[in-house]
Amino acid sequence: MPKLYNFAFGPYPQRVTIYLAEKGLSDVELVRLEPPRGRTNWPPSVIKGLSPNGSLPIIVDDDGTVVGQSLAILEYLEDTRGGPNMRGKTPKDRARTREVTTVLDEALTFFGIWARHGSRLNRGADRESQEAAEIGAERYFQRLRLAERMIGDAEFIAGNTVTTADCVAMASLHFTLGFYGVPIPSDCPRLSDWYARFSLRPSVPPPDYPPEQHAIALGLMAQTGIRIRS
Ligand SMILES: N[C@@H](CCC(=O)N[C@@H](CS)C(=O)NCC(=O)O)C(=O)O
Repeated sequence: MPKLYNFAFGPYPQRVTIYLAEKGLSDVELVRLEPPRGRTNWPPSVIKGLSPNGSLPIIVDDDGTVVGQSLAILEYLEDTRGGPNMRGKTPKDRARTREVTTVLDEALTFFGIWARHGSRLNRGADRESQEAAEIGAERYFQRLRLAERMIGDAEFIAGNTVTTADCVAMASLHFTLGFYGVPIPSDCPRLSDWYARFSLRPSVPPPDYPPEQHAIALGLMAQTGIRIRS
């Protein structure tokens, strides 16, 4: 049985967790890893031992194939497993799935810059920088607004069926809202509606954050003096 090495509440690992549930793939063994107590990330020496790619998630398939990087894992599983097509049926559908996925992936990267350099949680682990936090926040919200303009009237984020873009978007927003308490801007009503609907699906795990870390992480906007401009 393939093994998925995952970090319980991380937004990248959750892309895969949500995907597996939506795809109906249950023949994957989940190996849940936790960073050392008191840390939100692993020392490089530890993560290298766990993951040849230097980060989680990774999947190790039955034939020994190791795939790292969450988006590559979703592609690999789409290419190698049956079940519902979660990439889109036509070239146009697939292009839309990739477009939305890319925008949300960029959003999470910018959010990471904001949180890593601005949150009290990451003090000591990452260099503090108000400027980096502000740039990260600005670009994060800009990407959400771009996603807002891409969402049509369809039920799911990239069309009328669930795609990998839903999994990526959900995992990202679940983390930014749930763990750091950053709301979706009020000028993104379609994104908010989609989030409210999709978060009720059984594929979306209930929040499971370490309480001490969660208490420090919440309120990232106030901690970094960021306001959502309207
Ligand atoms: N681009 C990677 C990012 C993965 C990533 O950053 N994962 C975090 C956990 S959510 C991690 O393993 N970080 C290593 C560390 O912080 O030491 C992906 O999509 O899989």
